[in-house]
Amino acid sequence: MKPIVLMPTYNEAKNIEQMLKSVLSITDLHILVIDDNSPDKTADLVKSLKVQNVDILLRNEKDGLGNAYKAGIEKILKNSDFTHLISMDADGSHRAEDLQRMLEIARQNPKSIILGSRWIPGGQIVNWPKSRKWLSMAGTKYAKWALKMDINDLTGGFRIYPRAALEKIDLNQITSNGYCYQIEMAFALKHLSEYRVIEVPITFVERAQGSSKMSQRIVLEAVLKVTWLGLRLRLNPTADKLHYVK
Ligand SMILES: Nc1nc2c(ncn2[C@@H]2O[C@H](COP(=O)(O)OP(=O)(O)OP(=O)(O)O)[C@@H](O)[C@H]2O)c(=O)[nH]1
Ligand SMILES: [Mg+2]
Repeated sequence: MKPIVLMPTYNEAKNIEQMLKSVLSITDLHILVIDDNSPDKTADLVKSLKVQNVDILLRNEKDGLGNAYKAGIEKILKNSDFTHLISMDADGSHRAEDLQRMLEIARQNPKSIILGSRWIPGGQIVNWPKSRKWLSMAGTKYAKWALKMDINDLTGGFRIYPRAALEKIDLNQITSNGYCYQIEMAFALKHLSEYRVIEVPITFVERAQGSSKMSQRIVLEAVLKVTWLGLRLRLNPTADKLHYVK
């Protein structure tokens, strides 16, 4: 296994150093920070740290989480031979300890997509108000029903994808850009029958520093997109495979 962590950042200067340190404490990991020209100079800070195994993909302006991830995935698939691509937030919510367990499970299950899950036994959320927990749980339940997917945490973005699975997906067809990007990726990958999803319980910790990029627009995008995908699934059940799989 030769894994790389894709870590999108927008104004994460207060978090990135600690985040990089904790992830690099796991041996053999590389990190690609995908920064949208953060005004707080996150990218300059990363450069100044001069840490081995860390690269930066610098983009011109804030362009959304989905577009940042897609640009990172395209770069890795085109220019390198990493075997697994890991998606991970830079705000401290996703923990290196959990990544270590997820990597072990990925090692034992080569034809699997590993998904960090907050909503299965053993999973938990630290420091979220009840309202946020409710919104996240309700969102996942709705998406699970609408998209007929047996996954308990669809919006979480802590995942390990085998390279070969991503190579089979047409990334241009994934058009969601907020956290709905995570739902749409899981939905697209469901159409690869040779891969299965394994959910691993994680502890998700609310960010202590910096501010959330979650907005009403991002929530609205998720509701509309999931509803649209669910309708398409019911009206034309075979269309999605043709749509997402190359
Ligand atoms: N490059 C890039 N990164 C982004 C963008 N939006 C969010 N991110 C990063 O994506 C990760 C998740 O974003 P958050 O703001 O934590 O959003 P969230 O996790 O859905 O919301 P909270 O739980 O409230 O923090 C963080 O590392 C952000 O810095 C973006 O437009 N461009
Ligand atoms: Mg966050």
